[in-house]
Amino acid sequence: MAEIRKAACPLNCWDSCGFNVTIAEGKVVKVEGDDTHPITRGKICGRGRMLEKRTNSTERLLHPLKKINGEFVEISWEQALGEIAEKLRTIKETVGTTAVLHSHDYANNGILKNLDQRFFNCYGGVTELYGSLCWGAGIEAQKWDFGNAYSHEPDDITNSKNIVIWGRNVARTNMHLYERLLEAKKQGTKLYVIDPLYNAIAKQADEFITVKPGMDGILAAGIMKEILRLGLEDRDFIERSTHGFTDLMKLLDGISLEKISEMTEVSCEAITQLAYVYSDRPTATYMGLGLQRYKNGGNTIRLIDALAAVSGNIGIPGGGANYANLQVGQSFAFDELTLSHRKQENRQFSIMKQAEEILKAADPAIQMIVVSCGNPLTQVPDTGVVKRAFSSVPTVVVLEQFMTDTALFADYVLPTTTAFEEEDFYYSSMYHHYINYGPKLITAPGEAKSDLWIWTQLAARLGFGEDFSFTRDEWLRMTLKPLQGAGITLEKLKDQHTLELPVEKVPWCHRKFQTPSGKFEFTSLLGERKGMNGLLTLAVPDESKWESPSLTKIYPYQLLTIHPMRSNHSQNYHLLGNNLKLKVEIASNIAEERGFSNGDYVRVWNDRGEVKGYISILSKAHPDTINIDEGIWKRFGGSVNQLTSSRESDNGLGSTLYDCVVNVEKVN
Ligand SMILES: Nc1nc2c(c(=O)[nH]1)N[C@H]1C(S)=C(S)[C@@H](COP(=O)(O)OP(=O)(O)OC[C@H]3O[C@@H](n4cnc5c(=O)[nH]c(N)nc54)[C@H](O)[C@@H]3O)O[C@H]1N2
Ligand SMILES: Nc1nc2c(c(=O)[nH]1)N[C@H]1C(S)=C(S)[C@@H](COP(=O)(O)OP(=O)(O)OC[C@H]3O[C@@H](n4cnc5c(=O)[nH]c(N)nc54)[C@H](O)[C@@H]3O)O[C@H]1N2
Ligand code: SF4
Ligand SMILES: [Mo]
Repeated sequence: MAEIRKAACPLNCWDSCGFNVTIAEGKVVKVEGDDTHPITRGKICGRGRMLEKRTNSTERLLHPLKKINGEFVEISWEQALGEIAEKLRTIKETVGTTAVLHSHDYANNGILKNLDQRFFNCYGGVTELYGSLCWGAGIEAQKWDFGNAYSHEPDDITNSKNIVIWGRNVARTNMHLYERLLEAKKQGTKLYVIDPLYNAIAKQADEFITVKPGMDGILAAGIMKEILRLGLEDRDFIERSTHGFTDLMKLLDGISLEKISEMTEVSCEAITQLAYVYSDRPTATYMGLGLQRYKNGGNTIRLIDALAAVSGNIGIPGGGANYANLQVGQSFAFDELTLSHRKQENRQFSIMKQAEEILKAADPAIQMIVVSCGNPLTQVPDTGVVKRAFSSVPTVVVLEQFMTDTALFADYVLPTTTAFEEEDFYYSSMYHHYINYGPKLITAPGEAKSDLWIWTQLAARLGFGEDFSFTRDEWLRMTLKPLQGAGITLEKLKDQHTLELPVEKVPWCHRKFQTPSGKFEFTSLLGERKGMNGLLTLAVPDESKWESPSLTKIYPYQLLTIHPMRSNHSQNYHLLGNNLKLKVEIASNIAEERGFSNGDYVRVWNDRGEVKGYISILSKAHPDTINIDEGIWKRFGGSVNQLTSSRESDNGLGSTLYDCVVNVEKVN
């Protein structure tokens, strides 16, 4: 008999949806939305629904595998764990624990997925990754400006007079914001979208402003310049609650509106119009993560923050410079869970440059890579170098559900469970502040085991089993300890399935900022303390005609590599059927100039690599812009990261995945 149980979406996504999962005869047969969830209200996306297919797929990894003479053979858990533990012990005794690299990302939003860190800390401390391919530049930028990266609660949108969606592909990536935007529009709220691509939310906009990729910071500077020229700024906020305004004025005085218009490829009239929009308070800004994956990404977010501040939209209902909501993740007892004080040694590689660092590493060289919740062979920039790096390391261990491009490079593949096969709770620090309970609904197929089981088994073999001798309930209770005072307990979470965290719903409403000056900082003291330039600048992308004129002569087009519609990164391509064709989306001026038609087979290349696929012409994309969705497996055409650069953003913590120029030509 079929049964419907409440559960949660585990995927790395803005929305963190509540699920109703139908189970029959010990199998998940359907995944739908939980209509009692206060934010996601019964609606989920195709990626969520496809978790049924993911769980039941015949391609699931069912047994531990070891590569012998280039072929994978099934081995027992006993053998796999024994051999891996033995290698870890030898590494620790001979060259030191930092000869192990833990390569990971955040493929699963379960709180207990963070126990990988506890394992490596108790082992003695390994080489860890810092920074983020995803949102790193912008998070650091908001720490410089506000002291933290906080968003308004989703329902606050009803207080906005105007909403600016700045580089967030909401219809595709953040569907419950999309829903709320349509509702707000019906009530008369005006919607503005700034993006180089005419995406589905752009189609709903009262005004769509197309911008040259990577030039949003300069556009924000132009809007501020106009606000100040027209005397529309919030003087009270600027005088009482900010630091460094004279530096900002000096910056804005150094460039003309005409020059800004020329550089951003946005008309002066549109810039002036946006100045009026921002001063017609409250105006909310919802930034996406696309616009900060550039060399100048941190500065871009900082200039947009500055615009929200100058126009008086900080700390007021209906306003906000909404980028991420770290209040969510900061609610849990991470230190107790991960035991970071237990590491004795430590080395850090930038997540962007992990491959180059592996190839360079000495004292000690990398002897083993352990990959969990990540697929670096498709997701990390400059795939050619990533391949070389992973091939150069004696032992690669990958914890996976499927034989991904990364798993193919492994010496040991350890089969892991999907979310419905283990208990956890799920949260996202991107959008809303509710956590969802995910019970274990079914047993895992074959010999697949949870990551937690794998860490526990390895810990026992390495002599720190006690650090892992907790039940699931005990682990979950441990993470929720700081929330007890707010009445949030595991029992209540299990009973109600979704609980609201006690966060500030309109951040910064008290105008007390977490910066060194306690004010909003146009000039960042934190940036200066870190030895960087704390001033705002008019920086442009690295691979642009201003910074690299000779490069852009050879490679005249800007390549975006946005998130796919039907897959969370690389996670679903193998479930989409066999007729997948790699799509090269191009602005219409490129088609006209180069004589391309829809369906033409082309090669897109630069000095780092090439990708082949089929032309699809975007009639309204910004001129000279190309897009290839990220996440594509080798067997479906290959990752676009063969073309992207591993450079870091200005503040060192973000990627430059979209700061990339290419050329394109027809092939037979
Ligand atoms: N369907 C789907 N949804 C997802 C994901 C997925 O893989 N698939 N991934 C999830 C994750 S991990 C993340 S980080 C989020 C990301 O969510 P988003 O930030 O919405 O997605 P991105 O694809 O990173 O970038 C989105 C937008 O940025 C625009 N953009 C690119 N460059 C610029 C620029 O220079 N200026 C401006 N103004 N816009 C620019 C692109 O045209 C695109 O419309 O999505 C989450 N949701
Ligand atoms: N060119 C380009 N590259 C990008 C981006 C882009 O926009 N353009 N976006 C970047 C962004 S925003 C992000 S967040 C990253 C995402 O990068 P990743 O997190 O590496 O990408 P995913 O495809 O989600 O892959 C994660 C892998 O984890 C596995 N997995 C899922 N659940 C579990 C689990 O519970 N345990 C274990 N052990 N494994 C699990 C999945 O099967 C999958 O193969 O990619 C980045 N890379
Ligand atoms: S992927 Fe995102 S939108 Fe889709 S079901 Fe999961 S949390 Fe919801
Ligand atoms: Mo991401």
